[in-house]
Amino acid sequence: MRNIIPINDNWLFVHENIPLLERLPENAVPVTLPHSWNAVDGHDGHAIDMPAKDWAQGDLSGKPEDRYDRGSYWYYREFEAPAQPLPGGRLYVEIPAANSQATVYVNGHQAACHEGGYSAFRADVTAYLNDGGRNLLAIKVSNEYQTNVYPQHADFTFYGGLYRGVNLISVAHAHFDLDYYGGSGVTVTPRPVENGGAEFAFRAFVVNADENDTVSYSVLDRGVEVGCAVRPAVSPDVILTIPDAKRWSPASPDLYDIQVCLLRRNEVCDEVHFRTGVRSFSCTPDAGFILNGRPLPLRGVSRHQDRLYQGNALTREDHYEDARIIRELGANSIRLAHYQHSQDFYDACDEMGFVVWAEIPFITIMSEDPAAHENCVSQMKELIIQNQHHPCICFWGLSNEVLLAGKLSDRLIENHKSLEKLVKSLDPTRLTAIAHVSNTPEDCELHEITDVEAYNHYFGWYVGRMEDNGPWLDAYHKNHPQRCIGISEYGCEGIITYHTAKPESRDYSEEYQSLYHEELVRVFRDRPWVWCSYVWNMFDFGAAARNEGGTAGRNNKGLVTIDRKIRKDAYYIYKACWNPEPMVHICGKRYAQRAGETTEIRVYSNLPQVSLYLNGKLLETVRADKVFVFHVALSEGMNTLTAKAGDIHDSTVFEKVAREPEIYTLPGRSRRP
Ligand code: ADA
Repeated sequence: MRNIIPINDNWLFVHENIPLLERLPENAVPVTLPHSWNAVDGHDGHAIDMPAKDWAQGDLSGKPEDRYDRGSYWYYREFEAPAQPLPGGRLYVEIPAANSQATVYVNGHQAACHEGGYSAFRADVTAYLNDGGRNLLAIKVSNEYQTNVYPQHADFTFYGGLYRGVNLISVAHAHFDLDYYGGSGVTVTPRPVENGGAEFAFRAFVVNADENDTVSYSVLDRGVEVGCAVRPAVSPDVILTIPDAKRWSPASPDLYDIQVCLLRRNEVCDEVHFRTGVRSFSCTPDAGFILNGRPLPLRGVSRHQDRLYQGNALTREDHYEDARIIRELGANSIRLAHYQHSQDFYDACDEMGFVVWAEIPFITIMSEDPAAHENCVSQMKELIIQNQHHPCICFWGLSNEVLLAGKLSDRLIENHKSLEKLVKSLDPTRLTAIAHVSNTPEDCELHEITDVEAYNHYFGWYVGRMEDNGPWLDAYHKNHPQRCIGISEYGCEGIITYHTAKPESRDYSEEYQSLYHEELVRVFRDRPWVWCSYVWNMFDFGAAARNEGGTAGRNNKGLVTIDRKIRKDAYYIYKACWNPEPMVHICGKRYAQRAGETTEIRVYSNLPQVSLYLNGKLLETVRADKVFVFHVALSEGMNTLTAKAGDIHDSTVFEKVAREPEIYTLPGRSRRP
């Protein structure tokens, strides 16, 4: 029988690249997993004197690697092998992720080596176990730069560590395969059928099966079995059809529990559990994304997996909290950039109903090292094999901005074509996608490989004006009517210290970020044929090579701060537009000290009318569509403002001052008169 044992406590971390030890280290730091040694320096901007990086122009000069601790270090722990009742059992060490490469040793024997920092892998350690008693587990983890491991370069910190925990998996002699790219040894492909039912196509890969063994596949709906098929374990594949199958969608994320058992006589030798969902989807250039037969413009956010002073070492609750914050925004889709995310987060997306663009970290530049493509292939295999049961995932992303710092070449095109072929051979049910850097030529072959495509545009931040986004989309759609076009990234920095009555691009102010997103949310509202749009980014995140906006080590384009504590004003324009729950939000609360005869007050609400009160007196009632603008003459001293919409309200206090605080202006930037 299967026994999964998390072993996240009692680890010793050796912050030094020493040779393999034969016993527990003396001078080591006790740690509990998940753990990252870059939890602080990965985004604290310690290298504050570093020159600012201009990523948009592909400026990879300097060695981002030097801006945080990129090394090879050790984790040690002892463990007792869980006993299997019958002989022939196997014991695995399962590592859900180790960034960026890891080597596993048990009692001095190398059991596995893995390259790629975002996917699960396992080591069969059975042959290396001591007879009874303690065993020594040593895992060497490195986030040092390697030319054959992606990501090569990117605008996010490659936090090192065992950041998703470690498990022991003990299984009987006959068991579902644990050796194939970290998969579960069982796959299910749900397919809707005409009469409202669904086919569940099951495959199982059984190790050491014999003619007495059978595999049973059960489909449960809220705990009630709605179907079960039993097959000989030596030829286990089967299609089970369920009538009236519930469809999964953001509006109703209905899931089925799948229980798969390996039976020998009256015993369950092994079992695997997971959830899945039934949906049909497609994309066309004119209708955009279609889910279960209805157009559904995907309107959402990108998300990185790091948090303040945790790095990428997040708990399941951390992941679920992120998903709840995105659900409150009202998004229906998430682009999980730029790598394979935690099972916890894909689970949350299944449950809360987000359509997901999943991807591998083939980003910024293609490595010259020919072995690197093998790493792309293995990371794509792991991404698909480990996640294909998640109904939330509809897209497999091949690459992101590979022309930012790389050149178009036959090899680059060939590598993309081979990835596309690989994806379709592993999973023909999903669509392939690609995210182009903004200056990708419109006529290059990169547009002819994937099912759908998208651009990362920053008009109104790095280049051009926010008003350029709509016209660009209209022209592109007109000139390339056969392409499904989306926007895989758009955004601008917003630092909640900076405030101004005259917001402009590159001032890093909260006010400019809000104005920018007011414009962009309308651009995409008016263009349902744009199959996707993703705010870059949901949360501020660690980008160790950055040094701008007075907060080195970070990318501050988030709608929410890196500690998840503060929703910036821009968050609320999306909540007003995407979440039907009645809301009203006074913007600029942090712009609390204001000079001038009058001041502009912007209020977001999804109700048709907002009344603004100054010190208890009704000032004005405005009817508008989501954005309500008032011009208010504050009284001397403190002023209470209340915005009322229907039977909800929001209040704040502004102080009238002769001169606004210096801290409202980005250091080095002159304050506009
Ligand atoms: C690129 C890149 C992102 C991030 C973004 C930005 O589009 O794909 O990872 O770097 O730019 O913030 O500039």
